[in-house]
Amino acid sequence: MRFAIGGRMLGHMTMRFPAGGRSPLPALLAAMVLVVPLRAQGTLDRSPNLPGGWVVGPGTIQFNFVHRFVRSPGPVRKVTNYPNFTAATSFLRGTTFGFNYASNSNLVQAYPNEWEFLARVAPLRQRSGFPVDLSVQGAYNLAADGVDAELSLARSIGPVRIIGVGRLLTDPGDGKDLTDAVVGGGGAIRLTRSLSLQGDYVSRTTLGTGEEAAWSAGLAVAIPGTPHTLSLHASNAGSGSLQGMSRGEDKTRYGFEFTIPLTLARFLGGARRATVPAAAAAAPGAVVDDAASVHTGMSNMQFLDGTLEVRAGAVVEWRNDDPLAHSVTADDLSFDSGNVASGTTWRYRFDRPGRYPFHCTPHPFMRGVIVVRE
Ligand SMILES: [Cu+2]
Repeated sequence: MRFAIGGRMLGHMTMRFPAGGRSPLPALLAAMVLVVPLRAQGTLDRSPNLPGGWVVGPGTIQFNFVHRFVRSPGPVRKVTNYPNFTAATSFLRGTTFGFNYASNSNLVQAYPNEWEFLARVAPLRQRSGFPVDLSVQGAYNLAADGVDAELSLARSIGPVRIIGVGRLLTDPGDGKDLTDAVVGGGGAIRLTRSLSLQGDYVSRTTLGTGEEAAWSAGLAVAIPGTPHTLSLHASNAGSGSLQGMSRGEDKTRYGFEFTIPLTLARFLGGARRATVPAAAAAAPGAVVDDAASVHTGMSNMQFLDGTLEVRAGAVVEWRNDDPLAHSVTADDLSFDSGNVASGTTWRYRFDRPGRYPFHCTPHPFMRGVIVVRE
Protein backbone atom coordinates (compact mmCIF):
# COMPACT_ATOMS: atom_id res chain seq x y z
CA MET A 1 0.00 0.00 0.00
CA ARG A 2 2.65 2.37 1.11
CA PHE A 3 4.71 1.94 -2.05
CA ALA A 4 1.86 1.72 -4.51
CA ILE A 5 1.83 5.42 -5.21
CA GLY A 6 3.16 5.87 -8.70
CA GLY A 7 5.79 3.24 -8.02
CA ARG A 8 8.05 6.10 -7.15
CA MET A 9 9.41 4.78 -3.89
CA LEU A 10 10.44 1.57 -5.62
CA GLY A 11 12.06 3.54 -8.34
CA HIS A 12 14.88 5.09 -6.40
CA MET A 13 17.55 3.23 -4.56
CA THR A 14 18.09 3.90 -0.92
CA MET A 15 21.48 3.32 0.59
CA ARG A 16 21.78 2.64 4.27
CA PHE A 17 24.90 2.82 6.35
CA PRO A 18 25.60 1.61 9.86
CA ALA A 19 24.65 4.24 12.38
CA GLY A 20 27.88 3.87 14.28
CA GLY A 21 30.09 1.43 16.06
CA ARG A 22 31.26 -0.73 13.22
CA SER A 23 33.57 0.24 10.36
CA PRO A 24 33.48 4.00 9.76
CA LEU A 25 34.42 3.41 6.13
CA PRO A 26 30.92 3.17 4.62
CA ALA A 27 29.81 6.27 6.50
CA LEU A 28 32.97 8.04 5.45
CA LEU A 29 32.42 7.10 1.81
CA ALA A 30 28.80 8.17 2.03
CA ALA A 31 29.82 11.49 3.48
CA MET A 32 32.38 11.98 0.73
CA VAL A 33 29.89 11.14 -1.98
CA LEU A 34 26.97 13.12 -0.64
CA VAL A 35 28.49 16.05 1.16
CA VAL A 36 31.09 17.14 -1.35
CA PRO A 37 28.82 19.39 -3.43
CA LEU A 38 27.49 21.13 -0.39
CA ARG A 39 29.95 23.88 0.29
CA ALA A 40 31.00 27.05 -1.35
CA GLN A 41 29.14 26.83 -4.64
CA GLY A 42 28.03 30.22 -3.50
CA THR A 43 30.24 32.99 -2.23
CA LEU A 44 29.65 32.63 1.50
CA ASP A 45 32.36 30.14 2.42
CA ARG A 46 35.23 31.45 0.35
CA SER A 47 36.85 34.75 -0.49
CA PRO A 48 36.95 36.63 -3.81
CA ASN A 49 40.39 35.37 -4.89
CA LEU A 50 40.34 31.93 -3.23
CA PRO A 51 37.85 29.43 -4.72
CA GLY A 52 38.27 27.25 -1.62
CA GLY A 53 37.82 24.10 -3.70
CA TRP A 54 34.14 24.55 -4.60
CA VAL A 55 32.66 21.82 -6.77
CA VAL A 56 29.18 21.40 -8.20
CA GLY A 57 27.03 18.30 -8.11
CA PRO A 58 26.31 16.24 -11.23
CA GLY A 59 23.34 17.63 -13.14
CA THR A 60 24.13 21.16 -12.05
CA ILE A 61 25.62 23.92 -14.15
CA GLN A 62 27.18 26.70 -12.17
CA PHE A 63 27.38 30.24 -13.59
CA ASN A 64 29.33 32.83 -11.62
CA PHE A 65 29.60 36.42 -12.79
CA VAL A 66 32.27 38.73 -11.43
CA HIS A 67 32.34 42.39 -12.39
CA ARG A 68 34.99 44.67 -10.92
CA PHE A 69 35.17 48.36 -11.73
CA VAL A 70 37.96 50.94 -11.66
CA ARG A 71 37.43 54.67 -11.93
CA SER A 72 40.35 56.58 -13.35
CA PRO A 73 41.48 59.75 -11.56
CA GLY A 74 39.97 63.14 -12.42
CA PRO A 75 39.28 65.00 -14.57
CA VAL A 76 38.58 62.01 -16.86
CA ARG A 77 37.01 59.68 -14.28
CA LYS A 78 36.48 56.92 -16.77
CA VAL A 79 34.95 53.77 -15.31
CA THR A 80 36.43 50.55 -16.63
CA ASN A 81 34.69 47.23 -16.09
CA TYR A 82 36.65 44.01 -15.67
CA PRO A 83 34.05 41.29 -16.28
CA ASN A 84 34.73 37.65 -15.57
CA PHE A 85 32.42 34.73 -16.16
CA THR A 86 32.78 31.18 -14.86
CA ALA A 87 30.77 28.22 -16.15
CA ALA A 88 31.32 24.81 -14.61
CA THR A 89 29.63 21.46 -14.31
CA SER A 90 30.36 17.92 -13.20
CA PHE A 91 29.75 14.36 -14.29
CA LEU A 92 31.32 12.80 -11.23
CA ARG A 93 30.77 13.81 -7.63
CA GLY A 94 33.66 15.67 -6.08
CA THR A 95 34.91 16.96 -9.42
CA THR A 96 34.19 20.05 -11.48
CA PHE A 97 35.33 21.27 -14.83
CA GLY A 98 34.59 24.35 -16.82
CA PHE A 99 36.09 27.63 -17.84
CA ASN A 100 36.75 31.21 -16.84
CA TYR A 101 36.38 33.95 -19.39
CA ALA A 102 37.61 37.49 -18.75
CA SER A 103 36.78 39.95 -21.48
CA ASN A 104 39.00 42.81 -20.28
CA SER A 105 41.99 40.92 -18.97
CA ASN A 106 45.32 42.64 -18.64
CA LEU A 107 47.25 39.42 -18.07
CA VAL A 108 48.78 39.52 -21.56
CA GLN A 109 48.56 42.70 -23.64
CA ALA A 110 47.86 40.87 -26.87
CA TYR A 111 45.02 38.78 -25.38
CA PRO A 112 42.35 40.96 -23.77
CA ASN A 113 39.97 37.99 -23.91
CA GLU A 114 41.46 35.60 -21.41
CA TRP A 115 40.25 32.00 -21.38
CA GLU A 116 41.10 29.49 -18.71
CA PHE A 117 39.92 25.86 -18.89
CA LEU A 118 39.89 24.22 -15.51
CA ALA A 119 39.40 20.87 -13.84
CA ARG A 120 39.08 20.56 -10.09
CA VAL A 121 38.89 17.55 -7.83
CA ALA A 122 38.00 17.67 -4.14
CA PRO A 123 38.79 14.17 -2.85
CA LEU A 124 39.02 14.86 0.89
CA ARG A 125 36.57 16.73 3.07
CA GLN A 126 36.52 17.81 6.66
CA ARG A 127 32.97 16.51 7.02
CA SER A 128 34.14 13.02 6.10
CA GLY A 129 36.66 13.01 8.92
CA PHE A 130 39.72 14.49 7.19
CA PRO A 131 41.25 17.45 9.05
CA VAL A 132 40.76 19.80 6.08
CA ASP A 133 38.92 20.17 2.78
CA LEU A 134 41.54 19.37 0.17
CA SER A 135 41.19 20.17 -3.50
CA VAL A 136 43.47 20.30 -6.52
CA GLN A 137 42.87 22.34 -9.65
CA GLY A 138 44.66 22.13 -12.97
CA ALA A 139 44.07 24.75 -15.64
CA TYR A 140 45.18 25.74 -19.08
CA ASN A 141 45.30 29.47 -19.69
CA LEU A 142 45.09 30.46 -23.36
CA ALA A 143 46.40 33.98 -22.80
CA ALA A 144 49.40 32.83 -20.79
CA ASP A 145 49.69 29.81 -23.11
CA GLY A 146 50.52 27.51 -20.24
CA VAL A 147 49.40 25.22 -17.49
CA ASP A 148 48.61 26.46 -13.97
CA ALA A 149 47.83 24.50 -10.83
CA GLU A 150 46.41 25.10 -7.37
CA LEU A 151 46.39 23.06 -4.19
CA SER A 152 43.77 24.37 -1.76
CA LEU A 153 43.32 23.46 1.90
CA ALA A 154 40.42 24.76 3.94
CA ARG A 155 39.22 24.15 7.46
CA SER A 156 36.05 25.26 9.19
CA ILE A 157 36.17 26.10 12.89
CA GLY A 158 32.71 27.12 14.00
CA PRO A 159 31.63 30.09 11.86
CA VAL A 160 35.18 30.65 10.56
CA ARG A 161 36.53 29.04 7.41
CA ILE A 162 40.27 29.34 6.81
CA ILE A 163 41.62 28.75 3.31
CA GLY A 164 45.24 28.35 2.25
CA VAL A 165 46.46 27.88 -1.32
CA GLY A 166 49.66 27.13 -3.14
CA ARG A 167 49.75 27.83 -6.88
CA LEU A 168 52.23 27.22 -9.67
CA LEU A 169 51.73 29.50 -12.66
CA THR A 170 53.24 29.59 -16.10
CA ASP A 171 54.95 32.93 -16.55
CA PRO A 172 53.02 34.67 -19.33
CA GLY A 173 55.94 37.05 -19.90
CA ASP A 174 58.95 36.69 -22.15
CA GLY A 175 60.31 33.28 -21.23
CA LYS A 176 58.01 30.27 -20.97
CA ASP A 177 60.66 28.57 -18.86
CA LEU A 178 59.89 30.62 -15.79
CA THR A 179 57.30 29.45 -13.32
CA ASP A 180 55.73 31.62 -10.65
CA ALA A 181 55.16 30.18 -7.21
CA VAL A 182 52.20 31.64 -5.33
CA VAL A 183 51.18 31.35 -1.69
CA GLY A 184 47.92 32.73 -0.38
CA GLY A 185 45.65 32.69 2.62
CA GLY A 186 42.28 34.01 3.65
CA GLY A 187 38.81 32.92 4.50
CA ALA A 188 35.34 33.85 5.57
CA ILE A 189 33.47 34.45 8.83
CA ARG A 190 29.76 33.70 8.96
CA LEU A 191 28.04 36.52 10.77
CA THR A 192 24.69 34.79 10.29
CA ARG A 193 23.61 31.77 8.28
CA SER A 194 23.25 33.95 5.17
CA LEU A 195 25.88 36.66 5.66
CA SER A 196 29.66 36.44 5.79
CA LEU A 197 32.73 38.67 5.84
CA GLN A 198 35.70 37.56 3.80
CA GLY A 199 39.15 38.47 2.67
CA ASP A 200 42.42 37.12 1.34
CA TYR A 201 46.05 37.92 0.57
CA VAL A 202 47.88 36.19 -2.30
CA SER A 203 51.61 36.66 -2.76
CA ARG A 204 53.84 35.69 -5.68
CA THR A 205 57.55 34.99 -5.58
CA THR A 206 58.36 37.02 -8.70
CA LEU A 207 56.34 40.20 -9.10
CA GLY A 208 56.52 41.95 -12.48
CA THR A 209 56.67 45.69 -13.01
CA GLY A 210 53.65 47.43 -11.51
CA GLU A 211 52.47 44.25 -9.82
CA GLU A 212 51.67 43.78 -6.16
CA ALA A 213 50.48 40.96 -3.97
CA ALA A 214 46.78 40.41 -4.62
CA TRP A 215 44.23 41.10 -1.90
CA SER A 216 40.49 41.27 -1.49
CA ALA A 217 37.90 42.10 1.14
CA GLY A 218 34.17 41.67 0.89
CA LEU A 219 30.75 40.88 2.23
CA ALA A 220 28.69 37.94 0.92
CA VAL A 221 25.00 37.31 1.26
CA ALA A 222 22.72 34.39 0.39
CA ILE A 223 19.69 35.90 -1.32
CA PRO A 224 16.61 34.70 0.62
CA GLY A 225 14.31 32.27 -1.15
CA THR A 226 16.71 31.77 -4.04
CA PRO A 227 19.75 29.56 -4.70
CA HIS A 228 21.79 32.69 -5.49
CA THR A 229 24.54 34.35 -3.55
CA LEU A 230 26.10 37.77 -4.01
CA SER A 231 29.39 39.13 -2.82
CA LEU A 232 30.27 42.81 -2.77
CA HIS A 233 33.98 43.29 -2.59
CA ALA A 234 37.11 45.29 -3.25
CA SER A 235 40.25 43.79 -4.70
CA ASN A 236 43.34 44.83 -6.59
CA ALA A 237 43.16 41.67 -8.75
CA GLY A 238 41.49 41.32 -12.13
CA SER A 239 40.19 38.13 -13.68
CA GLY A 240 38.95 34.98 -11.98
CA SER A 241 41.57 32.65 -13.45
CA LEU A 242 44.35 31.26 -11.27
CA GLN A 243 46.60 33.79 -13.01
CA GLY A 244 44.19 36.67 -12.51
CA MET A 245 43.51 35.86 -8.85
CA SER A 246 47.26 35.84 -8.17
CA ARG A 247 48.15 39.25 -9.65
CA GLY A 248 47.48 42.52 -7.91
CA GLU A 249 47.92 46.04 -9.21
CA ASP A 250 48.27 49.39 -7.49
CA LYS A 251 44.62 50.25 -8.06
CA THR A 252 41.57 49.06 -6.18
CA ARG A 253 38.68 47.58 -8.09
CA TYR A 254 35.19 47.53 -6.56
CA GLY A 255 32.72 44.96 -7.72
CA PHE A 256 30.51 42.00 -7.13
CA GLU A 257 30.12 38.29 -7.78
CA PHE A 258 26.74 36.72 -8.43
CA THR A 259 26.34 32.94 -8.43
CA ILE A 260 23.68 30.97 -10.32
CA PRO A 261 23.40 27.22 -9.87
CA LEU A 262 21.15 25.67 -12.52
CA THR A 263 19.86 22.28 -11.44
CA LEU A 264 18.99 20.55 -14.70
CA ALA A 265 16.62 18.11 -13.01
CA ARG A 266 14.41 21.10 -12.22
CA PHE A 267 13.91 21.73 -15.91
CA LEU A 268 14.10 18.22 -17.37
CA GLY A 269 12.33 16.32 -14.60
CA GLY A 270 8.78 17.52 -15.24
CA ALA A 271 5.98 17.29 -12.75
CA ARG A 272 4.88 14.14 -11.01
CA ARG A 273 1.15 13.73 -10.61
CA ALA A 274 0.35 11.78 -7.52
CA THR A 275 -2.80 9.76 -8.20
CA VAL A 276 -3.91 9.64 -4.62
CA PRO A 277 -7.43 10.13 -3.44
CA ALA A 278 -7.97 13.30 -1.51
CA ALA A 279 -8.30 12.67 2.16
CA ALA A 280 -11.93 13.72 2.04
CA ALA A 281 -12.88 11.65 5.03
CA ALA A 282 -10.20 13.02 7.25
CA ALA A 283 -11.14 16.01 9.29
CA PRO A 284 -8.47 18.66 9.78
CA GLY A 285 -6.05 17.50 12.43
CA ALA A 286 -7.18 13.89 12.13
CA VAL A 287 -4.68 11.11 11.69
CA VAL A 288 -4.59 10.35 8.01
CA ASP A 289 -3.94 6.83 6.89
CA ASP A 290 -1.23 6.03 4.38
CA ALA A 291 -3.63 5.72 1.47
CA ALA A 292 -4.15 9.44 1.53
CA SER A 293 -0.53 10.41 1.82
CA VAL A 294 2.01 11.04 -0.87
CA HIS A 295 5.53 9.86 -0.25
CA THR A 296 8.51 11.79 -1.44
CA GLY A 297 11.79 12.80 0.09
CA MET A 298 15.30 14.11 -0.08
CA SER A 299 18.24 12.21 -1.48
CA ASN A 300 21.63 13.20 -2.84
CA MET A 301 21.10 16.82 -1.87
CA GLN A 302 17.92 17.13 -3.92
CA PHE A 303 14.20 16.88 -3.39
CA LEU A 304 13.10 13.73 -5.22
CA ASP A 305 10.23 15.49 -6.98
CA GLY A 306 10.91 18.87 -8.51
CA THR A 307 7.18 19.53 -8.85
CA LEU A 308 4.61 17.32 -7.15
CA GLU A 309 0.88 17.61 -7.84
CA VAL A 310 -1.53 16.46 -5.18
CA ARG A 311 -5.22 16.86 -4.48
CA ALA A 312 -6.49 19.13 -1.77
CA GLY A 313 -6.43 17.38 1.56
CA ALA A 314 -3.49 15.16 0.71
CA VAL A 315 -0.72 14.68 3.20
CA VAL A 316 2.75 14.84 1.75
CA GLU A 317 5.43 12.92 3.60
CA TRP A 318 9.10 13.66 3.07
CA ARG A 319 11.69 11.09 4.04
CA ASN A 320 15.28 12.28 4.41
CA ASP A 321 17.55 9.63 2.88
CA ASP A 322 20.69 11.74 3.13
CA PRO A 323 23.20 11.39 5.98
CA LEU A 324 22.67 15.01 6.98
CA ALA A 325 19.69 17.08 8.05
CA HIS A 326 17.46 18.94 5.60
CA SER A 327 14.38 21.07 6.02
CA VAL A 328 11.14 21.49 4.05
CA THR A 329 10.49 25.20 4.22
CA ALA A 330 7.85 27.10 2.25
CA ASP A 331 9.34 30.07 0.40
CA ASP A 332 6.61 32.21 2.02
CA LEU A 333 7.28 30.44 5.36
CA SER A 334 3.67 29.20 5.51
CA PHE A 335 5.11 25.87 6.61
CA ASP A 336 8.50 24.85 7.94
CA SER A 337 9.59 21.42 9.04
CA GLY A 338 12.62 22.59 10.96
CA ASN A 339 15.49 20.12 10.77
CA VAL A 340 14.45 16.71 9.42
CA ALA A 341 17.19 14.42 10.70
CA SER A 342 18.74 11.72 8.57
CA GLY A 343 16.43 8.72 8.15
CA THR A 344 13.38 10.45 9.60
CA THR A 345 10.20 11.78 7.98
CA TRP A 346 8.08 14.89 8.16
CA ARG A 347 4.51 15.24 6.90
CA TYR A 348 2.28 18.16 6.10
CA ARG A 349 -1.33 18.31 5.01
CA PHE A 350 -2.21 20.56 2.07
CA ASP A 351 -5.84 21.62 2.31
CA ARG A 352 -5.94 24.70 0.15
CA PRO A 353 -5.43 24.55 -3.61
CA GLY A 354 -2.46 26.53 -4.76
CA ARG A 355 1.17 26.49 -5.62
CA TYR A 356 3.63 26.04 -2.78
CA PRO A 357 7.30 26.50 -3.67
CA PHE A 358 9.64 25.33 -0.94
CA HIS A 359 13.34 24.94 -0.27
CA CYS A 360 15.78 23.52 2.23
CA THR A 361 17.01 26.16 4.69
CA PRO A 362 20.54 24.72 5.17
CA HIS A 363 20.91 24.14 1.41
CA PRO A 364 18.92 26.84 -0.40
CA PHE A 365 19.79 25.38 -3.82
CA MET A 366 17.51 22.42 -2.95
CA ARG A 367 14.10 23.45 -4.25
CA GLY A 368 10.72 21.94 -5.02
CA VAL A 369 7.09 22.85 -5.62
CA ILE A 370 3.86 21.28 -4.35
CA VAL A 371 0.87 22.03 -6.57
CA VAL A 372 -2.43 21.40 -4.80
CA ARG A 373 -5.43 20.83 -7.11
CA GLU A 374 -9.11 21.07 -6.20
CU1 LIG B 1 19.20 20.35 2.81
